[in-house]
Amino acid sequence: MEDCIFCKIARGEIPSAKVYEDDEILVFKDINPLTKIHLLCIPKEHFKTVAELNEQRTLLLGSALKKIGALAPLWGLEEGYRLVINQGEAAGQSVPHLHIHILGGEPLRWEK
Ligand code: DGP
Repeated sequence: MEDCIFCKIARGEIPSAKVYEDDEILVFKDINPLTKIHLLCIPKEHFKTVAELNEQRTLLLGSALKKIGALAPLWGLEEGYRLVINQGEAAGQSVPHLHIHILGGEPLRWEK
């Protein structure tokens, strides 16, 4: 996608603080961190939501979660972390390229 910010980051056209990259995914620091450690994991392929998962993207997402699980301790998240995927504008999705927020580095509250 020409105009997608995260596609531009994946292509290296916009700089980002990368912590991990391979052929399929990129993990970089969120520009507007909500917690002490706030990373974003994106697939390099452009799609917006889990409603667009096909077989190949489903494997990609599972593989991304596995990599996050393996690498999180190296990112300072050994005490635990939260994964969030906002789906649609009403849920707070501001960038229409699927991304997993990786939040941690401090105790996280979970209550109504
Ligand atoms: P969401 O609201 O779920 O769509 O999250 C989008 C996140 O992307 C938000 O926390 C801020 C972050 N973000 C937006 N633009 C950039 C950028 O150019 N660079 C980086 N590193 N993060 C960005």
